[in-house]
Amino acid sequence: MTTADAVTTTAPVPTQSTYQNRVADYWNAEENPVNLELGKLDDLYHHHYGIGDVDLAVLDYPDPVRRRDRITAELHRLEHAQAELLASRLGPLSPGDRVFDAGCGRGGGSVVAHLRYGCEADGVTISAKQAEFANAQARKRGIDDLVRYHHRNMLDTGLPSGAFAASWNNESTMYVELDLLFAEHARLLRRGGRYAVITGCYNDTYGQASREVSLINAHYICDIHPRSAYFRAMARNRLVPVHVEDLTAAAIPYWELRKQADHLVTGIEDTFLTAYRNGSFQYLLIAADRV
Ligand code: SAH
Ligand code: GPP
Ligand code: MG
Repeated sequence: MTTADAVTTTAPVPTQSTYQNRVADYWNAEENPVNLELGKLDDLYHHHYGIGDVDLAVLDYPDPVRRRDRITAELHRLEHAQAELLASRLGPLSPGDRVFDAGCGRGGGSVVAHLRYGCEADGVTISAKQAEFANAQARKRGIDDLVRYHHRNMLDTGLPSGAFAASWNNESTMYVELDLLFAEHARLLRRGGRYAVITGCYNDTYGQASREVSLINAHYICDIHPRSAYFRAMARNRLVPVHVEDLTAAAIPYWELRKQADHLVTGIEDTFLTAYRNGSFQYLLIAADRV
């Protein structure tokens, strides 16, 4: 029996604020087709956006049903590419290693990391419903002994100190105070462990948060941080950046295609496109070493 077996998914979420309850409500209720229809394709459920060039041929199918399905698959391909990019920054890892997925959503990122490296994964989400969903998916794949999801607060996980070779946040840092978050990652990671984050941040060069950034915050009930805040908080918490990549240009084709997907749009598409294009918002990857 490993230490991980002692961790259950039903433990109470410690130190949960009113705000965090509200965030949990959002994710417990969330059933957007843009997430469920994409996830159904291969049982990899992502709650992040896509990167890379779009195959525009998907828009040319004369048959409307076929066109719709091709667009759905193309958006999923781009979201999967984003997950693979993040996972590629966690390695090298081996099957004995353990990784921590902070703010794991319906669990796709942990499965991607496990399939890539054979590693064990612990995902944490503040939504009980998401943790249940993700654990059911892991059971369905027969990997529930290695990939586990917990209904917990990622700021206070109760997971063992120094036990993790890698950890990440994929579009989940905008729900928490970065100093508290990075302190928890630094506690969980072993020395020399790798932390990676993909996030939307506001661009300090623009100034304060733009109208579009504020609209995105209101839409998801989050609080997007400025780019500078990431590096300050990492430096204060033993996380030393080793790779920084501006993914903004790579993120735009996804939103252009999503905007044309009448069966999947949520109404936030134009706001993202404007935010990226007016320079007020950036899509960023940072990988850092735990020293
Ligand atoms: N990383 C996932 C999901 C991103 S969506 C993916 O890439 O698919 C944002 C996630 O952050 C949701 O699952 C939400 O429950 C989680 N979250 C927000 N605040 C949290 C907190 N304080 N503790 C744990 N999870 C949190
Ligand atoms: C992605 O989730 C969105 C977030 C985690 C919050 C905001 C992210 C930023 C980069 C600012 P989703 O896949 O559930 O969103 P949607 O339903 O719009 O696809
Ligand atoms: Mg989505």
